[in-house]
Amino acid sequence: MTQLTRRFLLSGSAAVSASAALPASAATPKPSGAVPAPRQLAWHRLGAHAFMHFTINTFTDREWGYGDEQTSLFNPTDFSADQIAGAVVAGGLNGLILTAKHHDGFCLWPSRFTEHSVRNSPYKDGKGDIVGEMAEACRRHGLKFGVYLSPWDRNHAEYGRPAYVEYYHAQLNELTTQYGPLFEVWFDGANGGDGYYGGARERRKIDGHTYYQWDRVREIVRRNQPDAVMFADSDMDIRWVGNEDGQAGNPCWPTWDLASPYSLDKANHGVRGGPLWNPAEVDVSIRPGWFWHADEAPKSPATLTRIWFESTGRGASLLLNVAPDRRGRVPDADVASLKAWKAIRDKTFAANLARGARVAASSRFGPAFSAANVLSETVAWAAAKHDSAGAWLRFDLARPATFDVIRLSEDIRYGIRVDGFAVDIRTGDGWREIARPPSIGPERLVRLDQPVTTTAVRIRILGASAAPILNRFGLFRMPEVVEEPMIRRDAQGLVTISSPAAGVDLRYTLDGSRPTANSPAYTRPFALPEGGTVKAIARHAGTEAVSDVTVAAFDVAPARWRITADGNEAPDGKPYAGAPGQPLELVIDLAQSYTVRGFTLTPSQRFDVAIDVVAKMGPPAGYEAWLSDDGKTWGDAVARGEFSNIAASRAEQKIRFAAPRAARFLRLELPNAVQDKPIVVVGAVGIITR
Ligand code: FUL
Repeated sequence: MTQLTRRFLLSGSAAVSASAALPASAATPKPSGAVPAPRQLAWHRLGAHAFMHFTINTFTDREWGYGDEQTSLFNPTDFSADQIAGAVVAGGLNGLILTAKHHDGFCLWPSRFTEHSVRNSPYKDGKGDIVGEMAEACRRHGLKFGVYLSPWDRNHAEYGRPAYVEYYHAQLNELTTQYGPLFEVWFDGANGGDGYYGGARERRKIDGHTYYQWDRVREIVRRNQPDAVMFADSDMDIRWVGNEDGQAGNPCWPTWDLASPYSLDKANHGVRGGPLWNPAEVDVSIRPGWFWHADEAPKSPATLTRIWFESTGRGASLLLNVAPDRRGRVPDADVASLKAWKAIRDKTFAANLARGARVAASSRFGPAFSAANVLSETVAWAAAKHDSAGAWLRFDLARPATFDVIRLSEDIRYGIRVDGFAVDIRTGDGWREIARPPSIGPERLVRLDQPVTTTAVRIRILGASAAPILNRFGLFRMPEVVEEPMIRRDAQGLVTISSPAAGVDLRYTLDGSRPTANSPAYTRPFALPEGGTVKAIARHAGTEAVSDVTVAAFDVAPARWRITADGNEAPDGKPYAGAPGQPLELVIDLAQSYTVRGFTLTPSQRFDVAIDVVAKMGPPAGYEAWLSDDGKTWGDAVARGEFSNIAASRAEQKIRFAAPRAARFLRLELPNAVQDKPIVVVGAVGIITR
């Protein structure tokens, strides 16, 4: 299976924006460079919102349906649009985007143009309309509503031919006229090529730049929903951030160009000074998968908080996915995580410790742009026209403050003006620099490793293309949170324990008991003794979190790896790579016989190597697997298939065999990489034995 590039380029981009309603006068600074269109500005101001992945995949345990699924499979037993909307509100999110149709083509609304929809499912005896119910529940809960309509459709017989494009446009028209105001319409760039396609079961290749007639798509959405922003990998109103891990680049400019070549790094960082306003949206799921799977758990409140700082805090908007289960409800554990995450944010931002500060600045543009305005949510401080790099602000605090979060925004109606700044605090004998972020943009949150206490704070603008125009300055104190540690086994079977945060104390036990401050400290990878299970604790500043993962999905360390077909066995921590144009074959010797129930495959975590379009390597698009007792006789393959969404997501893929059996050897053949890249690369493989 080949995955075509996710990217499609749209010439004559919609992102060319009109200035967002600024009074033009000599008393007002002139915008610099690209500025957001009014609909983009409204989207920035909306803040974080939710994704909702729910369809037949929820019932088949898949991430990508092939398109041949029976509509009778869609059968939520206790669907509640209000419970889902309530969970989104409980997480402090302001809108929801629903997968009205995912790649398998099943429609969650009774589309007039296909039989492959809820109309032919048991849900409400075919009288249900999930899109309509969600749209109404969102309105009841004060949430904005948006839709995702997958361009790639693995069900439709005409996919790849002109008739499908007509169908796609007709569906888009239906969705954008029948469900009230939409704030965002989401166009997924994924295209894996093969599918059911009305029974043809073949690979169909399209040119993503031209096939869907994007100009026509834009026309439909603009006509029916003039206020909605359109999301696409690039070059619509809102761009993809280039990964599904919840990480915006640092910096993550909201500006873009069409002149330089597309890359995931460009998507992640944007283009400083680019002529188009095209901000990044950070789509990430609360669980490893986008759809609900019984054996997955939600991210912890501490992890969601880190994601918040790495997305919103870098000026991008967060789109956090919830995955309703087979009842059609967000599971309790996920709701609990969402609530606790919101509580952390509420507590952090409840009191701005800079309030009441005396503010001095290097200059001001005029009386309407005074230094004190930098504390405001609505008006802004603007430096005098020629005061750009070198401009500064000083905050003499009303009382000494202890804080670990600093917030600052550019008033983006005037464009992006600042390239970097330093934050200093007053110490007994002068000033001490505590942070040096590379940008401000729509929002900058600085999270310090440790709280600091001071009576005064200074902001120094280090680089700027025009005089800075800033507001929303704040100093905050976070409640103490620490993420649970990650426990993994490397290719040699050694256990590694790690934390995404610096300065964290990691301890562990091997007997299943809860680790404490007195348990052995983790220092380096170690071999897991027979029968041992690892539990780890992370401790930081009086807070602790225990990992409830023991040793991931697989409990057997490969005793010996043999990688054939000219593949090279890479040194520890490096990905396994095949030879150009060759399948990558892995033979894993478990040293003794186990009931092999499946395997896990983790794409390379090295972003540059694994999935960047400019790189020559990519994760495998699919697999074939064999089992053997002696490593010589393999018989028929026990499984073959695709790795869904592996080009964009670095989450572990879990393949369970239909008929598990005892074996000592597993052979995997990974025929080709995604997106026609010549070299297959793999991060890690695990064996599922329970
Ligand atoms: C990707 C899709 O392939 C995934 O299934 C998911 O919908 C994600 C948000 O976008 O491109």
